[in-house]
Amino acid sequence: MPPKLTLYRRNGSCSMVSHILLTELAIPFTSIQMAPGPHGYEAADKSFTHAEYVRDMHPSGYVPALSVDGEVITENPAILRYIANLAPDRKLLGATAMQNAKVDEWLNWLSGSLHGNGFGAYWRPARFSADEGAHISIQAKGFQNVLSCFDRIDQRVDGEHAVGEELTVVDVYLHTFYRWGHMIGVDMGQYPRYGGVARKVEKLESVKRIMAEEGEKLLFSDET
Ligand SMILES: N[C@@H](CCC(=O)N[C@@H](CS)C(=O)NCC(=O)O)C(=O)O
Repeated sequence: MPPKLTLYRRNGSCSMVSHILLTELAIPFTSIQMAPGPHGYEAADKSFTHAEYVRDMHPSGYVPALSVDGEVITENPAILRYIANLAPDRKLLGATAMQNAKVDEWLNWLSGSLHGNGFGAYWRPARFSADEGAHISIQAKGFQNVLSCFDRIDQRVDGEHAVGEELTVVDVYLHTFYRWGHMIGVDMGQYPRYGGVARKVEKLESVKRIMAEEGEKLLFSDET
């Protein structure tokens, strides 16, 4: 029996990566759409509150969360790894032990340094200080962190893939941050090799479909 999967997600957010991967791998799942409420994310259809979500699903109240036969996984790297392991033939965690380690290295760094210290500080300065007077400088530092991570990504990728010569979960994760870069006004043309990876990811039918479903414009629509 395949596991019963439920993905808690929000359009346009980092949960899009899991949404894309489940779709790419044709894995059946139930999608629960979340929306911002007065205290944090809650069910978009109001079927549960933020407090219930924190109690039952995600201790921080964030997306994504993936329920697997009733047991909950949180944190993007863990969820992406779990999904990739449902289709081992696709080798989305790399094809060798070294590639597998490199995939983990990327996932941890992207989650902590780029997502957490970059976009997290820029969009959610209250995570870093309760002092509202400090928020502008935290956001400025978050923005700088994003730029320095983008520089490092551009140096490390080959214009097609982050690890090895085939698609891995890292490429799909990178695509979301590339999209967010545009969103916060970064000139992404400065990162042509990174752009090559995002462009390649966006050629996948699953990516086009989920971007449309989540109301996101394609980044490379002129070429597809
Ligand atoms: N470390 C977490 C971060 C998840 C995260 O920050 N998710 C954002 C959406 S992209 C969120 O839920 N933000 C809601 C909030 O900050 O209240 C992970 O990798 O899963």
